Amino acid sequence: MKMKKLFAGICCLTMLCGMMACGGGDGSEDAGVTMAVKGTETPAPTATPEPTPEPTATPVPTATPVPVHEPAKLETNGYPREYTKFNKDYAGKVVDIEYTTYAYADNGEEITKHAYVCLPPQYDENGQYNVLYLMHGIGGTEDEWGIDGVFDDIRCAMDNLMFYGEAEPFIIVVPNGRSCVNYTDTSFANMNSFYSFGKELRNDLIPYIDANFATYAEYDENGYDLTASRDHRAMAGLSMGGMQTINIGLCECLDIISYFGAFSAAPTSYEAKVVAEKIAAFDEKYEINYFYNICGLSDGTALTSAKAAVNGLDGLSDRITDGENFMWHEVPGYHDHKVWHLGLYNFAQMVFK
Ligand code: FER
Repeated sequence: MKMKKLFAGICCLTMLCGMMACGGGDGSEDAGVTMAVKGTETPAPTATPEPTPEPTATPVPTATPVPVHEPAKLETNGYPREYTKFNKDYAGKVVDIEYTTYAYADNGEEITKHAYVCLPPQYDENGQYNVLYLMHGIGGTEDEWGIDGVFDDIRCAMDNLMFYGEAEPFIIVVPNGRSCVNYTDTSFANMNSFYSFGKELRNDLIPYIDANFATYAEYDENGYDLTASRDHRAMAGLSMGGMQTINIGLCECLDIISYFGAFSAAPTSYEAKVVAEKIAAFDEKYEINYFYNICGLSDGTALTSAKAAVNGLDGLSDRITDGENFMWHEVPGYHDHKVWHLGLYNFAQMVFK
């Protein structure tokens, strides 16, 4: 009699259990019922519950946060204020480096130079990252971009673009663009040292970065192929640094760099015809992934030169197609950081795609 009652009880429990499963009871309720049945020593009844259908695949949550505002887009009049907000849980880190190079603009003697390296949020030293080499203007140094402070607006904007998945994660290297003994001399008289930076970039700075940070390059101290990782390397700069991006990056280093951003390129930038000739001298396998140009319409210093560097380039070079891998972006503004920071904000969304 007792056994009968117990068996009937178990049957009820089993039915209840089945009903709850069909009704979508949550895991905690199921666990409670299972424990009650397990507590008895009676063998389980043979009746097996109907197999429940396989649940339909639920979407895997993405790691990318959902933007709380309109997705970033190329801006013409300053970048959105919400992108300047510091996010303590997703902030990049700036490290100081010192690397050995040579005074290419004068006697060629060995010198040690300082640069900033901005690592993206959640930088993993076992990962692989794109690298942007970011250059300053004629009166500036590696400090000019102000990128050494985590709370800096443009740094926060970079982090936020990466946070929302609107820019690929990348390392920003901000060196001093003068390749000479007196590289701390910021006077106009020291201008010629800007033109020799290509040797420093290729021979010393890029190898130092590839040796010490998680880039795409397969670094080897006995020499390695810098061209193999060109799709993961960009150069950009403001004014004299924009000139360097055109004259040195695009025209001397197209084999090792593929993205270029010239912000208000300075008066000694090559004119478009020369740029096209220099590009043509490189093997045609070296495509230009993107060449972005920005300049303020009220920029009395650089508007003429920046325009002349790219005017008609689409027709002059078969490696440049306006609207595909090239853009001339005229914006309201002057020869100042508002335009340059905007240039970097826009460029960050276009590179490494
Ligand atoms: C010049 C005027 C301005 C020039 C360079 C600059 C090389 C650069 C300005 C800057 O970097 O902000 O005649 O010639």
